[in-house]
Amino acid sequence: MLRRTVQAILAATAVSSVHGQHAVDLSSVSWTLTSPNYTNISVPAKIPSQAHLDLYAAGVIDDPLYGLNDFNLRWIADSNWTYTSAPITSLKKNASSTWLIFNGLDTFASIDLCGKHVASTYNQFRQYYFDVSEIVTSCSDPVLSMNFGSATVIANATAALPGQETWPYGVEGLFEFPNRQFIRKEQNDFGWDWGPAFAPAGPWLPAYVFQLEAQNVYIRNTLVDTYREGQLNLLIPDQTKDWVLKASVDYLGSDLPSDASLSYVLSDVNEATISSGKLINITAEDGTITGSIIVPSDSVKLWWPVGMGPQTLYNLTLDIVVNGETAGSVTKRMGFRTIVLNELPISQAQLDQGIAPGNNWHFEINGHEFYAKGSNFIPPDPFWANVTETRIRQLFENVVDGNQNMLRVWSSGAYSPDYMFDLADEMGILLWSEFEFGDALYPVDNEFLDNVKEEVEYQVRRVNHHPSLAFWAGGNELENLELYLVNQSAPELLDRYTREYETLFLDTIVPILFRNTRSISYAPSSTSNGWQSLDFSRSQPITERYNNLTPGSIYGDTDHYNYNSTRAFDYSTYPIGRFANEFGYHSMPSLQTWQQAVDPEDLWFNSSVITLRNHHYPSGGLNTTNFAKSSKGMGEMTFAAQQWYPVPDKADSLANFSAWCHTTQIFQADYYSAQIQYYRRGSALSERQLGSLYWQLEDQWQAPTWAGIEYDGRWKVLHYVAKDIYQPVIISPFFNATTRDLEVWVISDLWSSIAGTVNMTWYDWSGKILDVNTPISMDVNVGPINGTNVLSINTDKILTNQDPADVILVMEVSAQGTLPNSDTTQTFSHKNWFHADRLSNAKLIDPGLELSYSQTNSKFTVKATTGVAAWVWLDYPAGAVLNFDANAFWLLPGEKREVGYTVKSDATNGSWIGGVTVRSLWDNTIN
Ligand code: BMA
Repeated sequence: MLRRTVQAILAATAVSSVHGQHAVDLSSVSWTLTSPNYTNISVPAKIPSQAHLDLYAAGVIDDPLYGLNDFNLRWIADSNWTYTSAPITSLKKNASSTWLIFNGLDTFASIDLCGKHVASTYNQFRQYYFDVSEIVTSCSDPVLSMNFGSATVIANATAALPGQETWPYGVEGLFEFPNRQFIRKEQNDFGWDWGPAFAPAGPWLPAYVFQLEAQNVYIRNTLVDTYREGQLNLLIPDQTKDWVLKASVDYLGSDLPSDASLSYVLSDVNEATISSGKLINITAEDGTITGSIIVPSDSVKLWWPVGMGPQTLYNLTLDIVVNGETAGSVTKRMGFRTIVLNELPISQAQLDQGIAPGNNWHFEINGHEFYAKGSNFIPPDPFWANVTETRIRQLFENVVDGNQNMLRVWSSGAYSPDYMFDLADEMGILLWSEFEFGDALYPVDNEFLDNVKEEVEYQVRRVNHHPSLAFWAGGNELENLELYLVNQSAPELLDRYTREYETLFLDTIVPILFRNTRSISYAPSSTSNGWQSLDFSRSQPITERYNNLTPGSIYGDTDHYNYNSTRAFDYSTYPIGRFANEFGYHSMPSLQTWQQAVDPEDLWFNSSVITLRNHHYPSGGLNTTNFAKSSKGMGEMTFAAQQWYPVPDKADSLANFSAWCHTTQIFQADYYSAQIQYYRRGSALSERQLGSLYWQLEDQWQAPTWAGIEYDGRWKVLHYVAKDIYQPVIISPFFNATTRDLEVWVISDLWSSIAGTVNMTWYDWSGKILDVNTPISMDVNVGPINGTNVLSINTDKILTNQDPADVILVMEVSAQGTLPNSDTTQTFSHKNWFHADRLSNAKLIDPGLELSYSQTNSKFTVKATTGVAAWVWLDYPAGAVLNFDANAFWLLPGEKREVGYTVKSDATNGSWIGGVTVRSLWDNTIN
């Protein structure tokens, strides 16, 4: 009977449980939001939520993302907010114990239950749980309240404490609200260069009351670690070894007796049991029971990232068994794979292959090196409580559609929710994860470190079972930027701050991480020169290399930002490294996106509202008239568009604004594409470059940023171009504008050799084939994850009778090969375009684009009729979100391209189809 009651509650609340537990999901209770600072405000509220969202839902404030509300709503951040429940009538008085469990409180909450103070919290990223058994037993008014203190006020008060840590001038990255480094709250809540600063407060993740009978426990967190026998973090595992499966369950309730056991069932997704029984080597202490088992290597299939093999998953059910009864049970979906960041010294065998000395810096999946293709993920909304599984699913579909296999989940947001990892597990997206620190140095007093320790322990254990978890990094740009800034500003203090950096990011984090997981690699800083040595006799084995560099040797990963766009296509300005984990340039979102966020009269390029929504460069404080720095960012986009492309010049001001926004996107895409091709070619050069993750995947509001996907999911030019250039096999031109040397390469990231043909044809802009003396057709072979140079010429020498402004080279490759872990031979083809002069000089002619739509096959057809069409762009009206199968491509006259699409959302009832338009660069200056 009791079991049925519990199950009914759980069915309604989606919490897993066993016999003898009584659960109240606090989202099922009514809530009211009030503020001690604004006694006239009292509105209905929700859990999970954040105060801005409840105020918006109640009509107290406008859409926080509209106009300049980023500035206007700072009063919310600077106030305290109280969430008060209606009486929780379903609480039982006779439970053996009662627990409050909060999976996330943002951030400083004073919690009361039944009029009694329970506890205070001070870390957004910790799970908090409190034994409230006594309070509940004598409770007459079962009301729960959470009074959230203002994070902005508390950060300032913490900074002002006597003896508080300070840093040299300019080291602490300051966007809008100051002092974020003192508190454990999402760092970009205080502002960033691609987002607003709302510093929200509230119960941002689910919360529960659990009531237990004496024999039961509540499982609050579970670690599952699978690794090859003998495997150590950061070292290459032996793929012939069996798997060690370690499970460790954190529970609430009475201490387990010494004969408690952990039984397990490992089953495939069809529920066929692979293995079951009891874990061995059981230890139980401090609310945690741990055991392990060996899983024979041949009894399970490997999990692979997308494009490299299947995403095989298993379910692991763990039962805590006491006296033959199940006291608690949990199921985790997991997979078997090894993923290692190889930073080992370049071996003799590698040197013999022509790889430059130094150290490796690349990932290996199941013993195979691979080329990581992807981008950097930022929090997809300023309010996490707004983010849904559906939104992340759509975003991840775009990632897979975009031929990306890895995301770096950037580290000054929040730890990824479970559903995000689940989706990544299913879709084969590797998530490079990070602890939430960035662009600042942090305090190292005991209180701060103890707080971080709890956060690290909880988060590492929570997500480790996901095969998509690829890596942990300590934080964003700590060595290459923060310690560098110390050295610039106060070199005499570099030793001190380096020691403090190591205290937090090595001595504090690493022992916790490596004690919990043997399967995941770690680097203290997202961009660095890697480790210099490892000593596993210490609980913290890593010694960082810093600047102990040998000339001619290559180390570490790179980032690259150069806002001098005159040099955007100058390869000598790009870094030579083993892996590019960040690079980028900002662009405007589309007109359709701007229309969601600003008034019609503000829809022009440098309007005040648009300029002030550009947070590159950030104001560095709370002033709301940051025109000087914002204008600099606007100017960078303008200047880049002007020097490389025909300058938009349309009589209609809205059309002109739209063309300008679009042209900044073309520059962004062009620049990223050049870098991605350069990094990919590095797989064939001595740097043996094996990864390219651009900055940034997606937007969290409507503003000029580095994103490739706008806030509502609309693709910018960048996401289409990255999709094209992240295909397994590409053909790429590399042009040196000074020497006029042109090379063409075929690059493949497949794991076996490919063989095929290359065709190259010179045209003028009218589409006439030119008589240029270069090879036209040739065979090509490319080795595994490698590249082949198929053409080296000097355009001045070759194009003797031609005006470079009227010359185009069309390159095509078609090759036979197989995807990793596949026996099926398939054809990989790619086409690319080289123009011998910049497009702003090019002798563009009207390509006579024609567009049609076929209802029979739901495809658009675009055709160029009179000239070469550069950067053909299919545009669609507001109200729908979709992506075309391809966009931003080129067409020769007479050539047509059929383009399908995938709809993500549609409020137009399909009428968007009639509103699709097509344009190319030619249209920039045409009315
Ligand atoms: C890098 C990132 C972010 C930043 C981006 C654009 O520095 O790590 O901190 O938003 O570039 O400036």
